Parts: sequence; C-alpha cells; structure tokens
Amino acid sequence: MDDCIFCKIANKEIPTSLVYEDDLVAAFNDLSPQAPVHVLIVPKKHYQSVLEVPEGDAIVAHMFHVASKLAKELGIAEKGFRLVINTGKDGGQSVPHLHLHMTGGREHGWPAG
Ligand code: DGP
Repeated sequence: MDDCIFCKIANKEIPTSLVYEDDLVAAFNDLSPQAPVHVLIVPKKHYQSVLEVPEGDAIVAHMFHVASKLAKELGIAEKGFRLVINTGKDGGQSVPHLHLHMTGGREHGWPAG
C-alpha cells in the first residue's frame, strides 16, 4: 500500500534499523517503547489487520515463531514477555498494517499495563 508507514519500513523505503528480517516479515524497535524491550514484528505484505488474513495463510503463526526466536535472542524469554496484536479502533490499533508487539524486560500487569 502506497501510504503505509509499516510497508515502507518493512520494504526498506524508509531506513530503519531492523532487528530481524526474512522473506515474510521484518522486526524493528517501536518508536514509543512501552517496556525496555519493545519490538514490532510486521509482515512485508500489507494486511490492514488480522481480520484480513485469510484462512490457511500462515503469516500470523510465522510472526509468533519469529517473536519466540527473538525473545530468546534478546534475553527476555526466561523471565517472560507479552505479545499483543491490537485490532481496530476499540482494540487500540493506530497503524493500519498488521503488527505484533513484543514487550519485555519488565513485569507486566493484567489487564492493563
Ligand atoms: P498500534 O497502536 O498497535 O497500532 O501500535 C503502533 C505502534 O507503532 C506504536 O507503538 C508506535 C509505533 N510506530 C508508529 N509509527 C512508527 C514508526 O514510524 N517507526 C517505528 N519504529 N514505530 C512506529
């Protein structure tokens, strides 16, 4: 999508330091981190949200697999971390390109914080 900031980052039209990349996804640090580690994992293909992912498309599973690998590499796997996909207005999604937040390096509360 032409005006999508995460398409531009994932496809390197906007230079951003990537913490991980493969054929399907890119991962980079959140601009406004909510924890000592706050990585966004985004598909290179544009999906507005998880609602646009068709049945049988393994992209979300791949995003979680990459999160698991990165959590180990970034040293947050042992103590734990949080994975979140905000969806739509009530879900708090501000960027209309599917993305997985991975936050760690501090204790998280539930349901907020
Ligand atoms: P959400 O509210 O779930 O749509 O999360 C969007 C996140 O994206 C938010 O935590 C801030 C982050 N973000 C927005 N624009 C940029 C950007 O240009 N670069 C980076 N690294 N992060 C961004």
